[in-house]
Amino acid sequence: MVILNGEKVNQAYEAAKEIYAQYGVDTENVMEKIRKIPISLHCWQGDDVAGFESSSGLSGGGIMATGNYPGRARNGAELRQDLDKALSLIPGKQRVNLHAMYAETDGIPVGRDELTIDHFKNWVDWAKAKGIGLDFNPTFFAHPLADSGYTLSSTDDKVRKFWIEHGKRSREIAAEIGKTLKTPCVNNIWIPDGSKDIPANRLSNRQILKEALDEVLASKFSDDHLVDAVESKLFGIGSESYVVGSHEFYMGYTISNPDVALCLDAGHFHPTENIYDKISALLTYKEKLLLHVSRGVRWDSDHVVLFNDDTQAIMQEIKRCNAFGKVSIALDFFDASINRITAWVTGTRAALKAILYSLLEPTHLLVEAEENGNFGNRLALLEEFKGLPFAAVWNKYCQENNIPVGTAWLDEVKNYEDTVLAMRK
Ligand code: RNT
Ligand code: ZN
Repeated sequence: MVILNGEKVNQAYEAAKEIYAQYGVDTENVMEKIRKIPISLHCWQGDDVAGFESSSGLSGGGIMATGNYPGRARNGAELRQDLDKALSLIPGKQRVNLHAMYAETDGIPVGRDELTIDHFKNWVDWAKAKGIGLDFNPTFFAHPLADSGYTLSSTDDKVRKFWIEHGKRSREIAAEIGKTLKTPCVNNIWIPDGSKDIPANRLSNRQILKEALDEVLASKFSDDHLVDAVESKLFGIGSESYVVGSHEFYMGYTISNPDVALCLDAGHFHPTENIYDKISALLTYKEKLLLHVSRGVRWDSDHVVLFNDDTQAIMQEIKRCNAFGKVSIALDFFDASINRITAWVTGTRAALKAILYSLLEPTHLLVEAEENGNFGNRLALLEEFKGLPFAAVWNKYCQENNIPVGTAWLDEVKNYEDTVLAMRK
């Protein structure tokens, strides 16, 4: 693979810096900014959303990783080792996103309604040592009490109470994580609840869900420790006709409950619908949003993120709204058909590139054309900006962070595959 010559990277950067300066963009300042915008890497890409509770590796709940690439992480130590590798190939300081099913219980079965911070001690110690933040998610799928297809919105009291308790415990764990690591932990609630075929009664489950969420979210925690979020979905495998927690449901919920952030997953809308236009609409009403940056392909919502138009448009909107402080960025994809570290690194680098690209945009010139009513110029500038030397700044940013520049990181993945992943038989 290609490792770019450091000297050439510097030369290209110096030229790019001058060109951007002519457009009124300070590239040094942009690199300072991106350093402070973390992306939350989802731990579940490392093991195909299997978790540590059983060895079956079945995720359930309408989500499914396909593929059988060798070397899946089977426990906390392996998953952290893989995350260490992935993070070492990504410039800047990121965060890591956990799910409750990644609890470490020393082989002793612990109910999800019994989990405590102790079961995440290894994760917290690891994050502390690395100086990174953690985020959290209660796990409402891949469990016998989710087999009916309903959890928090279940009409069965026993089932619903179990999940409410799990939701409460997850918030306690998340708040403790945020307190220990001194950076608020985002706790995101996604439930699979829904129906394969046309329900006769769409209303009851939604009313039940509202009550259940009220109960889960009743305790107050410091904003410095915990940020609550809820995530909608259009449909899942086995919930094609009805999803209780739809976009309108959660939008309504988070407007009525201003402390709760709304999570938009890029793959959870109609295939021709992009989430970028929703950002400013929601920021009109909400102080805090969470994004699950993903890439939908036909019926799958979770392909590896690319530096494509959709991802660019999302980051551009955040930049143009000056809202990187209000929008938490997390990733959500799972691909078991390729090297899982390659998947993580490709997706995270793509999202970071999109952030950098948005920060380098001479937005003020677009705004100026718009304010002057010169929409021809606005359109033409938009096109011209695509030719600015963005890649030279990206390479410099990687180099400054001591990350292999160019495609050389793939050699490191190959080496890791041969020496570490290949031993996992
Ligand atoms: C599922 C949601 C959810 C999950 C993770 C594992 O459709 O996107 O965010 O992918 O919680
Ligand atoms: Zn998601």
